Amino acid sequence: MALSKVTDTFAELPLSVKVIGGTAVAGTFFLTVWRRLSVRKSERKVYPPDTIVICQIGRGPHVPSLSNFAIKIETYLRLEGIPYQVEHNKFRRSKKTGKIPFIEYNGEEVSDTEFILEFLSKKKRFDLYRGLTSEQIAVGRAFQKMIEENSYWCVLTERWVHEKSYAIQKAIGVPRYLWGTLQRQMKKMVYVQGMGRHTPEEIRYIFSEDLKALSTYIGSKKFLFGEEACKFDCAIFGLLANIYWAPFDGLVSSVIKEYPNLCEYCERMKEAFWPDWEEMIQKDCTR
Ligand SMILES: N[C@@H](CCC(=O)N[C@@H](CS)C(=O)NCC(=O)O)C(=O)O
Repeated sequence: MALSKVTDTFAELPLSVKVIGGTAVAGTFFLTVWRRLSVRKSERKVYPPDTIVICQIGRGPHVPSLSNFAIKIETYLRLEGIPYQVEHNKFRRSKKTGKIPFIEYNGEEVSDTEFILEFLSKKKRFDLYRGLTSEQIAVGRAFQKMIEENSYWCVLTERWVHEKSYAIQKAIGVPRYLWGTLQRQMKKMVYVQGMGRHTPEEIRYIFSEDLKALSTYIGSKKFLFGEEACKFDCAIFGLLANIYWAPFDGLVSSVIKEYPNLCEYCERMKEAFWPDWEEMIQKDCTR
């Protein structure tokens, strides 16, 4: 009885609604199957004890990762001189948060770059804030959060929702039949977060204000707090590297060109921590 009511209601729906609904259901189904397959493929590798394995989407193009959070973690481990392995998988996500990057360490999974760094600082005994004053830690956190919780959403909205959105999916290697479904998911996400309710011009303005603040603070310094790079530089570099080297012709990303000191900052971070940059931006790089 109840089932026939459902089928009757479905039959009465306009054709356009049926088509959109059908596409959404099919897209979600394929996405789920594809992600499951991706997980199985990458679960085969076994690493020696105490290996830090960073799980993230593949390398390149233009930057070692199109995820600023992955660049942040790798840059920080390079700054500390701590070896790590990278496992590339387009859509394998953390079991706990559903996000990337995450790490595996002796079978334990840790998700979220901040929790990852805190976890590793205990395991590998390093001080995340070495040489920084309490005031610098406070300022650094404010800039990091501006970049990760505000500027990031500007770039995400531009890359995934605005008209150039398919370029990023192509670059990552998402199959074409999933582009629409993924874009719809992203659209919902940025709408709920809030950035998705603004026009591209408004987002560009919001983003410009962030970069203006950062550019003013860095001024002619080499890094955020002077001669030595710190954890906060790694978080900032993750996003700036993405807009500087992988702007996808975006209106928002192009803002960095207005700030020469931020462009020089990117070059300096790259030179200091990514001597193997050319190899790391190749799509087929397995390291
Ligand atoms: N706060 C997290 C943010 C990680 C994050 O947002 N990662 C993005 C990729 S850059 C992600 O997993 N997005 C997929 C999603 O949200 O479903 C961290 O620091 O690790």
